[in-house]
Amino acid sequence: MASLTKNPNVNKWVDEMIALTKPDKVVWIDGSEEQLNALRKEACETGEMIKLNEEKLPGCLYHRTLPNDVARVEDRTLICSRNKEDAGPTNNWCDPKEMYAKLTPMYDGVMKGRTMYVIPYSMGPIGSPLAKVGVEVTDSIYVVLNMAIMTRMGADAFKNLGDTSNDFVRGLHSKADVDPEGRYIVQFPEDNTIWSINSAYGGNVLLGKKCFALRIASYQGKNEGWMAEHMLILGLQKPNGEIKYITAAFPSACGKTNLAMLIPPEGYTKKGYRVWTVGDDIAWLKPGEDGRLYAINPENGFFGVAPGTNENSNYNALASTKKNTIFTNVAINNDDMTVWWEKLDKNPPVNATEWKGAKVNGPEYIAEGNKLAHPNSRFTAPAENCPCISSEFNNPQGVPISAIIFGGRRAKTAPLVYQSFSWQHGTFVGSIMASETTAAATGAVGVVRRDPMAMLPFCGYHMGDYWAHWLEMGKVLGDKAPKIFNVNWFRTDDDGNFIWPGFGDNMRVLDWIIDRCEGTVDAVETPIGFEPKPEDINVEGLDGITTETIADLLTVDTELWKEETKGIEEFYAKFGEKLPKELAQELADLKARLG
Ligand code: GTP
Ligand code: SPV
Ligand code: MN
Repeated sequence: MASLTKNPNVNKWVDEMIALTKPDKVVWIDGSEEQLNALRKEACETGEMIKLNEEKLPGCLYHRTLPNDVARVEDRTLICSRNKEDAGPTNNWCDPKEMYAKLTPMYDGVMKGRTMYVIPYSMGPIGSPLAKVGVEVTDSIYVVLNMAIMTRMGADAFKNLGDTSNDFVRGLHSKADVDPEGRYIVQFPEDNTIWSINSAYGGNVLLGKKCFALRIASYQGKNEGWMAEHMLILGLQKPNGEIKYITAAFPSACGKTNLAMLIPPEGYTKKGYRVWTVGDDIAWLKPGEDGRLYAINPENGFFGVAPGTNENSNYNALASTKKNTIFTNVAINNDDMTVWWEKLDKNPPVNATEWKGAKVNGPEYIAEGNKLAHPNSRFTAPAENCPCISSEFNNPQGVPISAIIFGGRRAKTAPLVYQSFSWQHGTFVGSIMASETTAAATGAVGVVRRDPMAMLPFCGYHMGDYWAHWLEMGKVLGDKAPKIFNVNWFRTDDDGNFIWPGFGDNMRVLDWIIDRCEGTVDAVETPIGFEPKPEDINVEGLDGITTETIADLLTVDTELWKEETKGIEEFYAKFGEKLPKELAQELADLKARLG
């Protein structure tokens, strides 16, 4: 099939990939509905995908991955910069020459008997000065159909690239034998190249997402004066109609999709407050002509965690999945070919197929201690389905950011909310983030680890240089820089229950954050930052949560924080000379304030 571009750099690279992987057939993805329909049909015929109920879930498909292939694999993810030093102490590294030499034989002939799909795509609205082009070659229809939702995919993406540019990210993916021993997710930042093999799970194979829009893009951003962050973007509309934009970085499965789509409590909606979603996972941020920081969402859909999503917790996410959505590793209700996952409702299907493919009696299976859906099962839903999608979603200039929020899962230590003293202190607050691990990556769940800016698995270069870049951006933005905050929805009581109701009620905390940005509310200075006066968090209409509960959620336990500074010191020690002196100073200042 003929190429869709005259760009010789693209064509030369695709030819090289064909010569390497030796597919029987090559199909260029033009993005047409006709072509996608043919692929959907083919995938359903081969059993790779399953068609769901056309009345209840029109255009929706089901897919299951192998039990050994259900999450990102951080231990098999590498940053292959020429110098080891440039990958830093938090990334796995291998010399690029060695890595190419190791992987080349694995890709040699891997697509024999298969079709290679060549996917042109844009991260960011086509025509946006912040957008970037990628080309992914893959032997997976599932990848094509997901990229069709998650990116601006098809021939139009080449318009942005033009006929001569070499500025595109080259992504090579083969599911190969889906062998966990041969699984590698490799970024070559200096070559604009990603090689992924032996996986078929989202974050490992939708190369526009974590591999490009975070790992490669963070490196590009450092060199080009912008930032690629693991952040949601939301617009908070006030009763006077004004919309303030906020980004928030939480680690994987820690609440970005939920916060981005929240429905405010009744008291707020009655007054006219609304939340609009610009993005739920990734933000590209760049200073605009007016000197403020602007953000675009490079994605075009949501690859969201299914379990826990329901009418009450996240109405908008659920509504987004009602058509043209792909479900991965959830359970099927065989009575009507719909989907189910934990906490969707209280009625697990009796005639169910669990995520691994076994036919089971849902309620009985759950009673035996099993889960019908994998904890990291996901939906891939088009952003245009979202009832609260922002009118600025496709704005090529992005939206101006007033506040940046960091947060994670901490049972103790971190209070409900606090504000940093400055951009530099805010950078420190981001750098010391810690959170309990989740099912989004393979490995133990619930273990507290440092996850600076929620970028530990996604920073494409030395984390010390990344922090220096943050500090540098603060200097560029000056007094127009967004204010930086930290939140924690996950403090628990002595029985391990979450104290804060979370979800829509997180609006109450956003309210205080916006007031702080506008300078309309006071704060209390604590050793770790500015905190609300407990009575300034609105608890009206909350069941069982009083201003005393808020005071409790805001306590800063000096002894715990002194312990915490030891952990930070240990973590910082990894960075040696690369630790920005400003952050060492912030740590020293924190220790002094704690006494
Ligand atoms: P990735 O897509 O992996 O980057 O995750 P995410 O940050 O978008 O996480 P998401 O919003 O999907 O939330 C993941 C889990 O956290 C779900 O099980 C939610 O139910 C739960 N969660 C989200 N917000 C809250 C909250 O405010 N309070 C509590 N207790 N749980 C929450
Ligand atoms: C995450 O793990 O942070 C995700 C899902 O958003 S994945 O695309 O698999 O990385
Ligand atoms: Mn994510």
